[in-house]
Amino acid sequence: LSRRTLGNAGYLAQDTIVAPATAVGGAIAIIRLSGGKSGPIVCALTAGKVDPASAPPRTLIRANLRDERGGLLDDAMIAWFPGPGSYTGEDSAEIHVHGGAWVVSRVLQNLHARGARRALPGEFSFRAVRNGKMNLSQAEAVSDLIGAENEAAASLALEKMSGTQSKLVSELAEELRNLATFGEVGIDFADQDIEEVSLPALRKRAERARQRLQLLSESYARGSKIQSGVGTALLGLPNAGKSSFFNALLGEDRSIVSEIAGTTRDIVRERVTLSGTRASVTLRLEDTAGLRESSDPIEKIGIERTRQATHRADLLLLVVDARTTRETIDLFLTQSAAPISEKRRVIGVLSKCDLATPREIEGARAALSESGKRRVVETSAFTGAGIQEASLVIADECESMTHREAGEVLLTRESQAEAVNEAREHLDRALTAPQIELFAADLRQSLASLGPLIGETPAEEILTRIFSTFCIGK
Ligand SMILES: Nc1nc2c(ncn2[C@@H]2O[C@H](COP(=O)(O)OP(=O)(O)O)[C@@H](O)[C@H]2O)c(=O)[nH]1
Ligand SMILES: [Mg+2]
Repeated sequence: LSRRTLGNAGYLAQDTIVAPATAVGGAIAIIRLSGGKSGPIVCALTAGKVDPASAPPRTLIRANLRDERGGLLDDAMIAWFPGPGSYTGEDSAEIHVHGGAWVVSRVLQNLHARGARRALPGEFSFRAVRNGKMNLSQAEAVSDLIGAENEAAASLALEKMSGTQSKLVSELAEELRNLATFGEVGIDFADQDIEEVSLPALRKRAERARQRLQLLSESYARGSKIQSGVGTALLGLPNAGKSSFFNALLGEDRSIVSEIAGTTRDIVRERVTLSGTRASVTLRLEDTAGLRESSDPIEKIGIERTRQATHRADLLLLVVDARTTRETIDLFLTQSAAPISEKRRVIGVLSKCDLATPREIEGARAALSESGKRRVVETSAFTGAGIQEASLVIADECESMTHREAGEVLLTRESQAEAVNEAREHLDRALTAPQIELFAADLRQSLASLGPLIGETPAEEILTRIFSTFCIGK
C-alpha cells in the first residue's frame, strides 16, 4: 500500500476509510465506506442520486457511479447507513458494484481521489469498538466467525458476538476490583479487626477468583484447537505411505508421492476439516519426511523438522505399511518412543492394505496397537478403502481435545490467554502476600492485566496487533 492511499493512518485516525469487503472474482463486489466524508463522497459519486439528506437509510438504491469528469464507472446499488445506527457507528455506505478486478479498482481509485483512504485490516470493526457499538471481545469474535472452519468454531464465535465472553471477564474483573478496594480499605482499618477487610478473609475470596481465572486460562487449550485446528503430524518410516495417506485425507494430490524413500523432505502443511460421529474437527495436518537414519544432508534436515513437528503436534498419526513385520514395528515404536510417550494422542494407520494378506494385517495391527492399547485403522490410499473410517476415528479422537459444554466460554486467542495468565500470576502473588498493602497492590495489577479483555481501550500498539490479524474490509 502506498503512502498516498494510507496517509498517516493509524487506527486512531478519524478520517474516512474505504475497502472492498468481498474477495476478488465474484459476480458482485461490495465496497465499504465509513467516516465523516462518506455522505458528500457518495453524493458526488452518484452525481446527486444518493443524497444523504434525503436518501432512505439502509435501503438499496440503484445509481450510476461517475468519476470526477462525469465518466461512467458502473451501474451500481448503494446502501446508505447514517451514524450512529451503523456497524461502525459512523456515517457509512456499502456500494455494490459488478465484481471483477477492473471495476473494483477503478471505483476504489475514485474514492481515494475523493478523500477516502484505504482501510487498515479490521479497521471497520475497530471503529465499531471505538464508538461503543461492540467491545473488543465481540470484535474478535467477528473475526473468529469469519475464520471459522467447523461447526464448533462458528457456534463459539456466534455466542461470543452476543457478549458471553466479555460478560464473564467483566464479572471476574469486578470481583478483582472489589477485592483491591477492600484491601485498600483494610490498610486504613488494619488495627480495628474488621473481619470483612481482613487479609485472611480477602485471601479466601481471592482464591475463588484465582480458580475461575485458572479455568479460563485452561480453556484456551480447547478453544484454540476449535478455532485454529488440532496440530496433527504424520509419522512413520520412509515409504510407509504417509504422503499418500495425507493426500487421501485431503482428497487432493498435495504432497509428492514416489517409490523413492526420502521423497518428502520439507514439511507439507494443509488444513482439513473432518466429520466425526458427533462433531467436525479441523486439523492442521503436517506431512513429514519421517524418521530414519540418513546420510543425505537434505533428508537429515527434513528428519530434524520431523522431530520438531512431532513435538508440537497434539495428535500423531503413525503410518505403517501393513506388510511390516512385528520386529520392524517394535523397533520403530521404540525409536520414536520419546515423542510418542508424552501426553499427545496417537492413532495407528496401517497403509497399503490392498497389498497385504489378512495375516500380515492382523500381525501389524497387533504390533502397532501394542496389544490393543491404541486405535488402529486399516487403509489403502490406492483403493480408498478405510479412508472414510480413518477420518471418523481421527475426528472422534480429537473430540475430547475440542469438547465444549453448551454455553461454555473458551478463549481462542493467544493474546487473551496471555492476559488471563498474567492476571492469574498476579493473583498467585497476592495470595502469598504477607501484608494487606502488598495484597491490594497485586490485585490492582491483576485487574490491569485483564484490561484488554474488558474493553478499556488499550494502547495503539496492542490494538494494531489485534486488528492486524483481521481481514481488510471488516
Ligand atoms: N498399492 C499401494 N501403494 C501405495 C499405497 N500408499 C502408498 N503407496 C506407494 O508407496 C510408495 C511410497 O508412498 P509415499 O506416500 O510417498 O510414502 P512416504 O514416504 O511415507 O510419504 C509410493 O510408490 C506409493 O505409490 C497404497 O495404499 N497402496
Ligand atoms: Mg512422503
